[in-house]
Amino acid sequence: MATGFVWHELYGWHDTGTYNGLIAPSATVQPWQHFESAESKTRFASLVEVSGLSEHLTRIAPVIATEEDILRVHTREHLERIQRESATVKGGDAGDGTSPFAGGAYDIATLAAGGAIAAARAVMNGEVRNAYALIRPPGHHARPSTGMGFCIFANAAIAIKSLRAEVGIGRIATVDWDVHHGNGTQEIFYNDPDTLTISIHQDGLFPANSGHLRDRGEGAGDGYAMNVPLPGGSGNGAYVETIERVVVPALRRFKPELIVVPSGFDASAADPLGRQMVTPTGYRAMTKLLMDVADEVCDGRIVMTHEGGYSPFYVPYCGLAVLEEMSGHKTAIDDPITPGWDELPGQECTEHQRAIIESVIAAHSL
Ligand code: 3YP
Ligand code: ZN
Repeated sequence: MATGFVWHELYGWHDTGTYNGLIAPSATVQPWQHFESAESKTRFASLVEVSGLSEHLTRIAPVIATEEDILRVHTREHLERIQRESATVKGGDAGDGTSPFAGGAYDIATLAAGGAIAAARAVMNGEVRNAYALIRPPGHHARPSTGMGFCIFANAAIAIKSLRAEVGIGRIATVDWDVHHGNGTQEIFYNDPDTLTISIHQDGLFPANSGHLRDRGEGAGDGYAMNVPLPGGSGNGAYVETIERVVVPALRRFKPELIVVPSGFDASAADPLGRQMVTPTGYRAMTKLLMDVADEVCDGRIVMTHEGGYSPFYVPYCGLAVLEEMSGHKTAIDDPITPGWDELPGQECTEHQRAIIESVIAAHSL
């Protein structure tokens, strides 16, 4: 069965402006662009096109998330502030002062959340087996009352809640492999035993003081949040071992009806914001493992929602590898960078990385 793909021209128009990476321009270093510029994502979309892979994917049109969809997750104050700032010529900020947006962002942010909804809907109604929503702005840091970390609305969480309202789906698991902690998704479902949130991230990277191994959900949700804070320097070995030894057993035990993957490619070896070493080989292997367990527990239903990833030249190859695996179609594109990086000594899982994986296994009795 087919693999769905969401992309929209407008995602490339979300404008985070002139920046010096993370700080507003000053008269010191020549102004450049915000990390979360369109580049890595538009180039991913371009590679899907020029590789010919798009011919083998089912194009899914995003919908516009309604106020009702947004309000299942966010406060009315947050929604209205974004609407207000978006309606000004100068634009605004998602909430933390480092997540700027130009005027008009509300329309793109609701189309991003709607891209996640459309992808999840297509998977749930059987139109496609799995789907990748290449959406922008990202979502996994957005909290109920504020955006943060370049995220305006919590795309994956909104899709989960909208689909639940639509088709009454029960257990859903999220597997977030973005290099940063998926704090927003975790917080939104922290008390919910029907939503298992798993985040694999670089220990202590962002947000500060978030994504600890000991953070595991609350009340009825106790045990239904899982964090794997891998040390900086982790590569394909540690990531694949995490999926094999933590994620797959957790999914077998939880038996979700749908798996949602907030998918950032900032754990890649080329990322300017992360210090991990994953290559397309690792992303391909992780995708395969998730597809196999999805076949076992939920008829293969996986929806990926795009998050971070800031290498304009490497994100496209990482994304193509995931989409090739999801669709079972290998293109003729030959990634010239990866063979060398796959051979770096740091790709094997080290003892100190394995120790973290084993503490997660112990903490969650996997
Ligand atoms: C937000 C401010 C510093 C790090 C940055 C993280 C954005 C991201 O890729 N989140 O997944
Ligand atoms: Zn990230």
